[in-house]
Amino acid sequence: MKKKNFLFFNISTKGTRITVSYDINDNNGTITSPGFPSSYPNYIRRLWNITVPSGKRVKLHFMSFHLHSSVICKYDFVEIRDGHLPSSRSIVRMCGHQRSEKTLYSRGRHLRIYFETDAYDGSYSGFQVSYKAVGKWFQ
Ligand SMILES: [Ca+2]
Repeated sequence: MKKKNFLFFNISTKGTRITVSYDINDNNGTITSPGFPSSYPNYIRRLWNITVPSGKRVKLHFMSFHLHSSVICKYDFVEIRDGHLPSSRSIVRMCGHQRSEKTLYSRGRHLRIYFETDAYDGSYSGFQVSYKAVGKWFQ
């Protein structure tokens, strides 16, 4: 019974958090968390759907990444999916501090970046990532 109440609370709270989404069709550019390199806001959801020309794939390169850290990245996190759907395969879920730069690729022409933060304050700079359309077999 307790578990049910908790779930209900969780869903209704999330319902108030609007997802702001961006469709990106450029061949290259940079995405940052809101306010970067100042602290990102609490309690937000942002979605970037990147689409590159057919026959290409998306190269992502994280130049800076510093979020609140938690064991399973459930509070503040970035989730990258290999596709444009919420159900597309998750490539990685990231939180905490990445001390070195990180590069990822989609398999197809779509890649989805989702950023969610919780209601708890922290002072973290967020992230800066560049994207680029590259050939299927080119790095
Ligand atoms: Ca937070």
